[in-house]
Amino acid sequence: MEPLLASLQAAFSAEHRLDFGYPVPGSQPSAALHRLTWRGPGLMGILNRTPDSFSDGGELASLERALALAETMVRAGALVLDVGGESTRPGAQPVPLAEEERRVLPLVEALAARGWPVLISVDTRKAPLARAALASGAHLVNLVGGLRGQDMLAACAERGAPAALCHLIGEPATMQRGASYQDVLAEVSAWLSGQAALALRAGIPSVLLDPGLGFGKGAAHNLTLLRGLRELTALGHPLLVGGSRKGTIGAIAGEKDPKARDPGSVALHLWAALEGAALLRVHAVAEHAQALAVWRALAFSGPAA
Ligand code: HH2
Repeated sequence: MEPLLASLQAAFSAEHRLDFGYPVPGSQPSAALHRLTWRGPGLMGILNRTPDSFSDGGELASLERALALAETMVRAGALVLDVGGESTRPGAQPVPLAEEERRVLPLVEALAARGWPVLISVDTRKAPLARAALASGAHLVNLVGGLRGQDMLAACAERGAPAALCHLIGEPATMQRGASYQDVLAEVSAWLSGQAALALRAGIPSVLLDPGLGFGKGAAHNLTLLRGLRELTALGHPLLVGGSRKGTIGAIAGEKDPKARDPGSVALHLWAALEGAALLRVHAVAEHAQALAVWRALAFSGPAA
């Protein structure tokens, strides 16, 4: 068989799993936990309630618009919706807790009340917000920069919430200044495996690992990480990849407008899918779902002729 076809079949039949301390949509009881399994790459739709995110800032200021976009993502087959209230773009300044709560919690509550068959994730670096979001119906915590302190570890572990551990050294405000690595893939891999061990030791039931594209990394670093994703999937946890509309695509394609970078985002994420990513964090859920459906059909029999 063609090596590419064999890789595609392997990637789209691979089973991924996350364990939770409580039932979530689609989970099954498993020992003392609740296990969600899925095959092939799933999609995490981005819902940024920020005025300043790099590609969609200000678009979801109204709760109604945020819910309408969430519904289109669910209809398009998103596995997870990722709600954020603080931009982590290069140069972004921290947002006070009360303001981040005001942006995030009403949307988490409204999504939970809908009862849609989708996981709700909260993208935050603040433990009190993680706690409040989990109490309001969020199912997992997306941690850019990882578990920075005891407080965040406890917030996830006490509740039994999985954590997405995303590589970032330093702070968004300064991360692009002189980002340098001896061996970016080895350093990211070692950081992720250390973070996973820390989380599991503290009682967090399961983790996703994310190389953190664009976080203190230039285009060459990001391409090296993407070429080496198999080294990261080999760490034994589901891999999350988020390249949507990021600067590397702009640098490669000469596209200054982040909103015009969805074609490049689809190409980047199809590569990540082929290399075994379990979850792809994207703005354009329907476009990615369509691309993945075509690859799934190519991998297997496809629709009847
Ligand atoms: N990227 C962004 C934010 N959160 N989380 C994970 N796990 N992985 C990522 O790559 C990632 C993330 C940045 O993208 P976006 O949310 O579109 O922009 P902003 O940070 O400006 O809100």
